[in-house]
Amino acid sequence: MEDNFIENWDLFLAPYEQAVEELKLKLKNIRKEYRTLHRHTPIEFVTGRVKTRESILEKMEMREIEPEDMLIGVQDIAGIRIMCQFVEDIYEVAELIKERTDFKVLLIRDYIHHHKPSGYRSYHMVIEYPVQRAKNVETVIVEVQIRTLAMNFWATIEHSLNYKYQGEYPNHILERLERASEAAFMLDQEMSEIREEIREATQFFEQRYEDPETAIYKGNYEVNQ
Ligand code: 0O2
Ligand code: 0O2
Repeated sequence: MEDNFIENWDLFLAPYEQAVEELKLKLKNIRKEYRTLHRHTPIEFVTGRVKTRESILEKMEMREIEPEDMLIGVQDIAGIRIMCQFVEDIYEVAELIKERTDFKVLLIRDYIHHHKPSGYRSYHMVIEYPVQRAKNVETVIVEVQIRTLAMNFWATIEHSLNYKYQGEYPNHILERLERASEAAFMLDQEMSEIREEIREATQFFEQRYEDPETAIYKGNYEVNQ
């Protein structure tokens, strides 16, 4: 596909790079805030990336997106991924994102309640993020994917396999992927059932690390002796 419909790709991608860097910092600070308050943080870790010129062109070619439709057709030029311990955390993060005043949520795709036929589960939010450039504000579209660690594990493996098979999986692999997706879903369910215990244990160990003298009496260490 011709790439000359964008005059200068570095210049075009620069606000997307800035949006990803700023959003990663803001989201990591939410995590820090929760930890400072000794509360369970719904954010485990955050990653982000900007699609390369080649990857944008490839997606446009595969989906037959015309150059004038690029911004509507490729909504994940900038992508943020938020990993959570529990499914409940995903919805807590989604609420935090909806309430923010520094950007606007345009649409939501809940692939947790309605997983994709591939077995893919994740919660996607497409947001409109204003980037302050040297002399103007450029608003860019960013796709935010929120997943549990188990969903991320499955998606990462499936994504790598997809490179090899281009979605044309042999049956035995397809079956394994479906079963693995169900297993990841069940793992999340099991972990949710015991999340209060996990949270208490995490909090206890974090406090003990920070303040070994007093935390022993704050946590349930005594009870478990
Ligand atoms: P820490 O102290 O490791 O928690 P940049 O290099 O500037 O683009 P960044 O954030 O360093 O940005 O890298 P990237 O690749 O966007 O995000 C990677 C972050 O996710 C790193 O955290 C990794 O430690 C963290 N990460 C990746 N995989 C896992 C995982 O399986 N579990 C956990 N808990 N964290 C993971 P930081 O920001 O370097 O901080
Ligand atoms: P990358 O950077 O390689 O991950 P549509 O599929 O038309 O409903 P669209 O526009 O593709 O909608 O958006 P969607 O499906 O909400 O989000 C696309 C991104 O979600 C993908 O980006 C993947 O990151 C992730 N994703 C969606 N489906 C799957 C899946 O079946 N398996 C895995 N592993 N990831 C998935 P890209 O474009 O693939 O880019």
